Amino acid sequence: MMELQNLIGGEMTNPKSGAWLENVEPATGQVFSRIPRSNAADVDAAVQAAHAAFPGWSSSPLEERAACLRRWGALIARHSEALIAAESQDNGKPVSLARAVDIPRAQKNLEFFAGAVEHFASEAHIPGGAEFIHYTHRKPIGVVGCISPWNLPLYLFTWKIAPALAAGNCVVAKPSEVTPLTAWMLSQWAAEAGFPAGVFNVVHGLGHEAGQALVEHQGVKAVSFTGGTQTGAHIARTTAGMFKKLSLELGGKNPAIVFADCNFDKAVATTIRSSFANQGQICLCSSRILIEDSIYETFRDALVAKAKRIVPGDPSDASTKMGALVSAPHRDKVLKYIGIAKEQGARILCGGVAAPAPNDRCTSGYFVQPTILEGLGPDSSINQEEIFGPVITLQRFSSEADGIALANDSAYGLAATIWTTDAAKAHRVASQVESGIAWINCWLVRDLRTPFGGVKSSGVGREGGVEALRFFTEPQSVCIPTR
Ligand code: TXE
Repeated sequence: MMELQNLIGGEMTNPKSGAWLENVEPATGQVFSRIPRSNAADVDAAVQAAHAAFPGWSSSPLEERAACLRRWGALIARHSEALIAAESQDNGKPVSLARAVDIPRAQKNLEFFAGAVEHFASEAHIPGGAEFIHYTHRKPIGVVGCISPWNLPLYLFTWKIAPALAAGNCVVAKPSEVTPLTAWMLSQWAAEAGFPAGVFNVVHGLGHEAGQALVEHQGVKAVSFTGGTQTGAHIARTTAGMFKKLSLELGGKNPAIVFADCNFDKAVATTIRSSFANQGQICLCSSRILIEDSIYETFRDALVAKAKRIVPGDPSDASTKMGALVSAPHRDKVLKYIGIAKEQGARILCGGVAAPAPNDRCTSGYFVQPTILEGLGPDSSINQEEIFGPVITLQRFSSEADGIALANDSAYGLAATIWTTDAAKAHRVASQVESGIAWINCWLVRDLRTPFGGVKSSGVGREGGVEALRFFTEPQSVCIPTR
């Protein structure tokens, strides 16, 4: 059985408590590895190691930090086949998705922030007469905590640690206990990439134990978190009196607003992808499909016909497009929501049940049919709460204002998609939708320089490009007279 370890102060270490957690392959339901069940003592050791490394790392030349990140990116490329297989085994996602998205993007995150930090500039303010010069000195914060979820494991892990390290901070990272494998692999190559011992540390374990200890640690000056909204709220409460910098990327209940004048085929094809990619387990997935009255029936029927053709398969099979949900509790949560939808009177247009095992290897795996529901009002819990699985609802609207109101009738505000060929309407709607991201006639198109994050219960703060480098630095205003 594979045994994962923490990376603390440059050493791969076992948990101080001697306790371990089982790690399950979602496609088979079988335990395939075990990971440290770390506690506050492991976290403290990692924070101390990071503090010891901070003076050296924070004063190292930018080029040196960038070179470490680029070498790490090259190591991802060199080991990409192993990483693709590991991500699929650990998460249940199809290897085709890990190959197309997760692993290339993890490499890109490291390379992107290597370049971004070399171009990162701070402001100077020179009033008329130039008697004084004010400039902003952006300093690394110190030791920062990066806590990442299970849906895009290495992708979101690197999205946090890369800007933190590039900006000169030392990191203690805690990957999700549900998908620890690729973060562990990456941690094994940190020294080869050139990071001095203690600059980058990984502590594996449960959220309420290792995660909580990291968030509470007085030596951790900033926390970057991606995960559930309830956990985000808990972290905000925990750190309230501690004056830490906090970045929270949380859940979504994203609307796709489909107008009658859309490019019909493109809207159907992309909505299928935006609804069911990664088994619907992406915070950016569409989950409420809002369709203008006059095309409601034709759009619905086209969507359902396509969804019925998606057959969950063995994630390790190269032809599989939809894999397994990440865990048994998560599969049960998704099925419970479908049960509640039935009780609330939803019509199930397709799916609605666990999917049959694709082969003998996967008889105990966590497969759910792509599910489309209609007939529920906007206030129903199914239209308000994040399900985070292959389940979408359809609702109709009669006017532009009605569509916008429906889209905004949510506690969340992460990503909206807007489907129309009327450019003016597209911009008008985008500006009125309460979301951190609006995709017009497309979905999941990313430029890593753009601000990434949500409004309302979808989070606080922005990641990406300059925003991330700003988050991971503390600005000091310096003023000097010129005479
Ligand atoms: O996430 P958690 P869970 C949503 C989705 C899902 C729900 C719950 O709706 O069903 O959240 O998922 C760590 N202090 N998203 O329970 O618990 C945890 O160990 C510090 C949306 O799996 O939020 C993991 O590393 N850390 C989301 C990370 O937080 C704590 C992606 C996320 O886990 C902690 C995932 C604590 N007290 C789920 N408790 C997205 N925005 O993409 C947990 N953690």
